Amino acid sequence: MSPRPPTVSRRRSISDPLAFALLPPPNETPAEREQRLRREAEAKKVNDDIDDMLKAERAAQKKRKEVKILLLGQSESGKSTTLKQFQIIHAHSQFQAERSAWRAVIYLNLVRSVRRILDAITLDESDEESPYGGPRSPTALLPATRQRLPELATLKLRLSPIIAIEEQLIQQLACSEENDTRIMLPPRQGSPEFGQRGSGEISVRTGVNWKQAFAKFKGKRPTGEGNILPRNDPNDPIHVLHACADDMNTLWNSPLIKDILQQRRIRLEESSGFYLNEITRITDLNYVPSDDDVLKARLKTVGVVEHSFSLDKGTEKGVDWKIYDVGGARNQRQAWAPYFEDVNAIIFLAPISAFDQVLSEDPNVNRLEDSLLLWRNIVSNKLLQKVHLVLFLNKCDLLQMKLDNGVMLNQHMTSYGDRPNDYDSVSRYFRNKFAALHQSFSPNQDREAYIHLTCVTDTRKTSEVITNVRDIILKENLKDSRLIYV
Ligand SMILES: Nc1nc2c(ncn2[C@@H]2O[C@H](COP(=O)(O)OP(=O)(O)O)[C@@H](O)[C@H]2O)c(=O)[nH]1
Ligand SMILES: [Mg+2]
Repeated sequence: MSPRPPTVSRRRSISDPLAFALLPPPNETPAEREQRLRREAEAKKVNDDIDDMLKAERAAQKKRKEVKILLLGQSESGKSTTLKQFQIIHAHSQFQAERSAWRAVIYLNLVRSVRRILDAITLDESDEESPYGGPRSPTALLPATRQRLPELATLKLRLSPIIAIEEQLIQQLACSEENDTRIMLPPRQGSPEFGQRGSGEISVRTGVNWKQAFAKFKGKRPTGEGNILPRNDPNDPIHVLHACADDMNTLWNSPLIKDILQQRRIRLEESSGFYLNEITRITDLNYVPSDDDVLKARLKTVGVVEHSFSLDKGTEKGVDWKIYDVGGARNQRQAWAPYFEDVNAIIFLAPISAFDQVLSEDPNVNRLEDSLLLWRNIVSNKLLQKVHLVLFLNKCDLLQMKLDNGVMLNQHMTSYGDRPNDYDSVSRYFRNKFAALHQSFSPNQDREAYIHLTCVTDTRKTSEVITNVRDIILKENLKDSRLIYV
């Protein structure tokens, strides 16, 4: 049934000249009316088609200007640190504003190192003699060292408030109003993981605002940047840390402690969130974290976190970058796949200094073997065959330190044979090994994997690498979008 032109509307529309011009003639015959309605329906269809086309074009434009990057790699490979470097370059004011929250994480990292030492000077069953004679474990203390432990008793007692501070900082997180916040506590004495000295760490389910939780401590400083803790708040952990600073220094610099850590095979200098060489600075009552401190801070990522940056300069103007940082532990990796579908590039991090370490979630797996296997899975994945790959062979500074200290690669990787154990040879070997995996297993023979030797805690060097990576991704993306849209 076709609608009749309503007289009321005709009268109302007279004030609108266009509506008036479009009105049907008053003496229109039924045939003319049918013809007119058909013409109008056709015109509307053409109009709708144009609208749809414009909409699709706009969506395509938007898509073209969005670059999605996924950061992948095993736990502690440097993913979150790389993200912080992107923030330093592209969202510096946000990075500045978050300093106060990182101060609490830095305290937690420092306190955790102290606790690892206190654990190491505590005897446990690994120090017991085996029923067949000799020590039970390769990390047991030598009898002469065990006899000297009472020398450390007073120091240990004086440092007990540090343990309370750890609890306080964790509690502070747990008090977050975001009930989604999940905190994983480090293992306590008697827990199954406790025997693995130094294993377990504090983590927060990101995506919830843990920074807000930490910022509960914060107050406004009368002058200067950012929010920092009010120095006159007696509950601020800085007061206990400040009071314990000398004892912490004595502990860390004690030759007996150095011996104990060596016998326990604990290398704190190489561990994440290491601040023991900077106790005095960090426990100063007016301490504000530097960029480097924030980069070194370690908080384990759980879940997937999205960060967006808008680039407003030069050719990159108007390009939105979305970077996804993920949890790298084995039980977190199944969360990666949904992000594979529309990602443009992957930055894969492999910490090559870890050739003599094992995964904290599975002490039977060598860290480097795990990285190689993971890389092989990523490069051979068909869903990812069009995705640009950038590989960061990371923690090169620690690799150099380790090799300089005489740690031999061929003792952990027999395939290295009798090649020289210096940084250049070892890093070249790793580069070739990762490149060969890509060459052999990539389903896309035209794809190139861009490989960089990195130390992502070094801002100057990393900013060069990031600029380079950005240019490559933009160039490759432009190529792709021309192929698709022109
Ligand atoms: N020395 C050194 N430490 C690094 C490097 N990259 C990351 N780290 C540290 O290693 C720890 C783990 O890094 P993080 O980015 O949290 O790893 P993620 O688990 O992959 O997100 C942090 O304490 C970082 O400061 C590096 O190149 N050199
Ligand atoms: Mg992380």
